[in-house]
Amino acid sequence: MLTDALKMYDTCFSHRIMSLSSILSTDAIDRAIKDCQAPDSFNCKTFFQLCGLTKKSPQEIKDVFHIIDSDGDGFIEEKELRLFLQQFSPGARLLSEKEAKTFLSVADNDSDGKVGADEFQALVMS
Ligand SMILES: [Ca+2]
Ligand SMILES: [Ca+2]
Repeated sequence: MLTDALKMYDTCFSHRIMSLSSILSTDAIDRAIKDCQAPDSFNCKTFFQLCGLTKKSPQEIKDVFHIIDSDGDGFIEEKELRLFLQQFSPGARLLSEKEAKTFLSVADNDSDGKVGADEFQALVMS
């Protein structure tokens, strides 16, 4: 019940104007992007640490989730995961299909094929 209420709350506020650079430092974002420039070298845990997200508050992590959920349906799907790096830096590469699938399998605890806000938070904080 509480989860449903929170979900509705999240949806209502998902269209606030936010940007990743207001949450994370550009230097940290650059470092994280550079670290996974080589094809198939992306590791979500390393990335979250390097960009400084693991040190952010639960609300800030939720804000980041909503930015990555670019169509605003409350879930990060595989197609949004492929664009993951570009949300941090427009010039960054796409994640490969394999990287997006690995990312999804690490994050998707309830196996519904997409990443919910709770799953994203659990992944970042773990
Ligand atoms: Ca989505
Ligand atoms: Ca899921």
